[in-house]
Amino acid sequence: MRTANIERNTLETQIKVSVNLDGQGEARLETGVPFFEHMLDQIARHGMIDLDIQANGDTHIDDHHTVEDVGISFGQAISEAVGDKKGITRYGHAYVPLDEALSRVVIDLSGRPGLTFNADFTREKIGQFETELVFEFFQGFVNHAQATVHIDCIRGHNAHHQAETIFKAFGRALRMALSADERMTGKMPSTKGSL
Ligand SMILES: [Mn+2]
Repeated sequence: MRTANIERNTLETQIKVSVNLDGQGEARLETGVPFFEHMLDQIARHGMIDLDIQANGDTHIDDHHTVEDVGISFGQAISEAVGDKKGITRYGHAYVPLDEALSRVVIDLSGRPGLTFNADFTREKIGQFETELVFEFFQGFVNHAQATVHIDCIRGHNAHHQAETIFKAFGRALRMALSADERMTGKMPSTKGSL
């Protein structure tokens, strides 16, 4: 079973993340940040990952620490659950539209952290959620999943749509990268021999 349970406690946040990479896309999310939960739900559904995230953060200050630390903990969970990466596809990509918005996400479960992020959100806030935190989530994720991720919001003028296409494309790309490559069973998807 490709599962992991992560618990991460700091003075700013207390977070528990459970993942099942071969799940049904079911999410149980309690973060205190409703729009963020709507986005995490997209990762679960489109990634076909069962995702349980319980986060208690210092949201009386703002949502920054909670969003960033959920990204860190989710990255740790993916890294642990994927194991030695034998037999997986490794690379994943997806384009996802939502009405006028379109995003592309490309992932390499490379063992090296790297984020390229191009999204010009048309609003600073979606409801109470600050759009600059989308970057913080993915920065936390790549650092701890040890993944290379290229995110491009190609177009869009509704910021809710812009963010949603990024998270849906990320979920789809992650699903592809984590999926079994049947011709690669037992083999590392790298000539280096490890990732
Ligand atoms: Mn929506």
